[in-house]
Amino acid sequence: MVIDKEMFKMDYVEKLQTMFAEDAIDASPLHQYYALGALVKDYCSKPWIESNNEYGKNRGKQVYYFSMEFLVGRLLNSNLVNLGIKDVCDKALSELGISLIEVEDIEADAGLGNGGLGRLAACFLDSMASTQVPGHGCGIRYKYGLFKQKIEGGYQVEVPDNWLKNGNAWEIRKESKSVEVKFAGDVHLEVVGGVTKVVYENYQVVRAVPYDTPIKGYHNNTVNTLRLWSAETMEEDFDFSSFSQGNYAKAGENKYSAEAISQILYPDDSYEKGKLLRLKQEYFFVSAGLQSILRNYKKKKITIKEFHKHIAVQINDTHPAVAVAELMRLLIDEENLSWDDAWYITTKTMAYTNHTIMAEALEKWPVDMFKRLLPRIYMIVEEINRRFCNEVYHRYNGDWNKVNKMSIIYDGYVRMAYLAIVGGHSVNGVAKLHTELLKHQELSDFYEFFPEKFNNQTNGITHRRWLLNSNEKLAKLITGTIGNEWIKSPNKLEKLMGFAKDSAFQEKIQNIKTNNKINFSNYVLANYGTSIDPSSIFDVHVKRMHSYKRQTLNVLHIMHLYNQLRENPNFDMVPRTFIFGAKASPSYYIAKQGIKLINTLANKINNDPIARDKIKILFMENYGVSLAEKIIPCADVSEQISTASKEASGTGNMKFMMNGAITIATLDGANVEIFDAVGKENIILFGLTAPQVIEYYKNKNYNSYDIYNSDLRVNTVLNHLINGFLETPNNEFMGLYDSLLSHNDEYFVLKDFDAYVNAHSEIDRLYRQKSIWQQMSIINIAKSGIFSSDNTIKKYAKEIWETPPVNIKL
Ligand code: 26Q
Repeated sequence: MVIDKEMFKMDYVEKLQTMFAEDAIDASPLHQYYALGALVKDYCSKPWIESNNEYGKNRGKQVYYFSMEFLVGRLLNSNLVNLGIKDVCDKALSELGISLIEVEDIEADAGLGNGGLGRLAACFLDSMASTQVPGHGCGIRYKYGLFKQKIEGGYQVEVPDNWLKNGNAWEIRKESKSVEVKFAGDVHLEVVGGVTKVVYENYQVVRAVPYDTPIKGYHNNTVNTLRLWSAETMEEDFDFSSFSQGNYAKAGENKYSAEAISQILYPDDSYEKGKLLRLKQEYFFVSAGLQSILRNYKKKKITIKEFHKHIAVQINDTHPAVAVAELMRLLIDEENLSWDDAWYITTKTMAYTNHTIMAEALEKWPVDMFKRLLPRIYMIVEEINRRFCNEVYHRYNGDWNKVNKMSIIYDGYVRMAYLAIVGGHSVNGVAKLHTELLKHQELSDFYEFFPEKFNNQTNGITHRRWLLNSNEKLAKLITGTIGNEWIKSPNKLEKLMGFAKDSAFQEKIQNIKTNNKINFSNYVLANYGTSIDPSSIFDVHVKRMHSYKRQTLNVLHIMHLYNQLRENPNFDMVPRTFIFGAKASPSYYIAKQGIKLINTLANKINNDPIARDKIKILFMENYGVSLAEKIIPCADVSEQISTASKEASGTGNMKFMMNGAITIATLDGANVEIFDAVGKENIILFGLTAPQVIEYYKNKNYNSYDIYNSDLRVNTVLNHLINGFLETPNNEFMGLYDSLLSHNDEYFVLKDFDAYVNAHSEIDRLYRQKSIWQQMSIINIAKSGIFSSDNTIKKYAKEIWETPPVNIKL
């Protein structure tokens, strides 16, 4: 795009005038932001139309990424960069007396996700557009994103995230593309003239209205679409008779129940099962998405029997798995295909990504609820299951045990993962280890039955957001050193290997890190009133709060360090700042205790003269995408310490290494592949391996009391949780304490404690050797290119979707 500064200034001033009747000088920051957003969206519109035209006439294939979550964060900066007009914009604005950085800060994060799975979807959008894959997102336009976290008295308090309060600069409401989604009612089959027809009556209709956001590729003309559906009432559903009788509450009932569907994002809360509204949400966006895909497809005038040659649907975890049955319904009931034809097309279209190995997190729905809400869909699921069970029965010579184990409907529940596996042609895990565990543990029956469906797609991150845009100084240094090819071809970062031992380069890397840490410290002081020392080691643990992610292990280690300092104030350690950021699910009691514990300990240690120059603890409130972009470039140490076998992949681990942090890790998820990439010299590993953990579970021969009784360090820190040492009521951390002892430490925190302490000593030792540390850091950056989601997307496109790149010409 060729826009020079003067043109940009003219366009921008005009935008402010037409939108708000204001001059640049008088415009409020909010108006400055919205005008800029509108202008940037304008610049996207031509290539957007062109992309849609090309995809419309193109006889090739498009992919739709179906996801309940898109954790996009902010878009202004990344759109400016991808359009190639960031510098022009920066200069133009500053000549108008406006600071781009300040304007960027106005944008609310689109926090439509819980964590990794939602952020992965957002990284994939950026990479699909940037690698010219015709791929779009399909999801829900939640009125409220994941709650905002406030910390009060050390406790998490949840506040609604009203992210649309001031509007959304990027979306376009496409009223005319609305579709109807039907719920509940009665279904029966009728034979008319020898043909069986489905009769569906007395249903409730909800209107699904799409809001489209352009997804601009980096320095190309591709603009894909993120289509998020909003639930509205059908006009005719408004109860006018109640209204005219003055019964306004009753008149609005339908409206509220329909609109509730896209009101709020559910927190990742595997403990609360069977929420009707959640199932409504799932079916709502899946049905709307598939209907709109089908409508577009039919415009192309290609036979419906070739649908799967032109459309791929990726199901992001089981949340959209009902898509299997919905596509069957559309093909059979609306397009009049036979069951067999519909099944062929559906299985060739659908592909499923699994993001978890925790059995309790696999979604299942009570049959009663499912049947009542989605009667026609349930009928189809039953038929899918009948045919599938039949096959299993015959393959295993009438082994009912096998049939029960694999049945989609079992014990009063619909098992969504099984529906997705049976109804698609591909099942993938998100890291090598994870895929192996799926194949040989959790889903081994299905792997045995459909070995050809299983494949691995290791996660990735967009190196544009997570390096180019969020760590500008490092990006500049890299470009100055190896050229700018890495931005389009991230594997080229490998060229930095040639500079790993170069002391001048090492110093530059170190200066950038220090600079980032200073800026961040100033930000923390200004916004949180806490002073942290930029010359200390920044040791960062940011992710959702979860027992298996073991924030507790980190805390127990800090308590142990503190005890060593109390015993010997001259205890020799490089000063450390332990930085945490984590939201806990509102009903996850132990996770919330973890947050309170970190804050309690922070309060004690940060105010204790014995320790405060050596240890600082900072809990960053409301961890999310924008905060991650600030923190990650400052990290020296990246904490990736989940119980081996539990973290499917992790993606934060990749972001940190890309910014030169050294990882302290268990051999879990993608840590294994990071280890393979950087080698044992450049990562600090510790702890049980996945096979060891699995052995312990199987043999039930771990007893956490043994460690409590034999390791004085463990004994002391655990006692400190409950004996008043933390100056809180004695039962404050009883739940946590019990989970580690009387509930036998399900996640092996105590078992890994000793190894973790040693790993941290090793970090302390290495950090003192400046040159070695910088060399490790450079090697991590150099090897991080393989974890760009550009690579991940290319692999999905080749192995699952069969979608070659489409070049968009203007
Ligand atoms: C389920 C039912 C009801 C309500 C909510 C949910 C729900 C919502 C979100 C369940 C799970 C999630 C999110 C899971 C998630 O983020 N998983 C992470 O996915 C990443 C991307 O693949 C991996 O890197 C992480 O290892 C994995 O934990």
